[in-house]
Amino acid sequence: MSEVQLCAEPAPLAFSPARAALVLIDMQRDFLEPGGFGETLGNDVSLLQAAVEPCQRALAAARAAGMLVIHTREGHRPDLSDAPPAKVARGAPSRRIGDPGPMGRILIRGEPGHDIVEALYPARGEPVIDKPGKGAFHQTDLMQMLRNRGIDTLFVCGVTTEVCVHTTIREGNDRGFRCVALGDACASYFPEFHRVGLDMIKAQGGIFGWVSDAAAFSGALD
Ligand code: C5J
Repeated sequence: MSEVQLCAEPAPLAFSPARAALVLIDMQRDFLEPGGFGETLGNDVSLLQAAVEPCQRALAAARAAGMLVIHTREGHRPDLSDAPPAKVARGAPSRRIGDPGPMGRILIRGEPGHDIVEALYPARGEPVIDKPGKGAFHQTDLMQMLRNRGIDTLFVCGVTTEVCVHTTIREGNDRGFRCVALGDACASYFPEFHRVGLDMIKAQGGIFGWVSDAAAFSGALD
């Protein structure tokens, strides 16, 4: 498929699907389901469900177009050797990172809560990036993967808009990628942060990138 046109803000974007990747950020049980990391911080995790169907739509379109699909998961080694003490000690959660919970140890790799939700489960061959931080480039091999495939455009969705989605888009923008947030396929525990987070990406002529949605993305690939 040669270049296609995407309806986006602040301006339409032409992209080549062969040089683009869909990046699904942290659609994990720990953030979306009761008993996980998100809930331990006092959040209403049901708010994140809004992103699931649009993510499914974007994922189906990317798979059908043969586009690179990358999933990320935030989490830490069981011995917490990669977890900054300042992150583990932060705030007053009901359970801290590494503590036992109903879905296993909170935010620990290999535990049930760390896994991706069933509705968006990675297909065979789709890379899954385990990241210890908020941004998907920090301490991971994402940059190498994208460089190896000649990727220049990232479509980013997942949770949460103003935290891991935003950090990844900022990191990608600084590294020279054209980053597009699929707004309805992102969600936050704070609806206001979601709205303003998307506004921040597309402000000032697209200071961090573009904002579009799952329908426009799948329409462009049709
Ligand atoms: C958070 C994330 N919110 N995936 N992580 O701690 O946005």
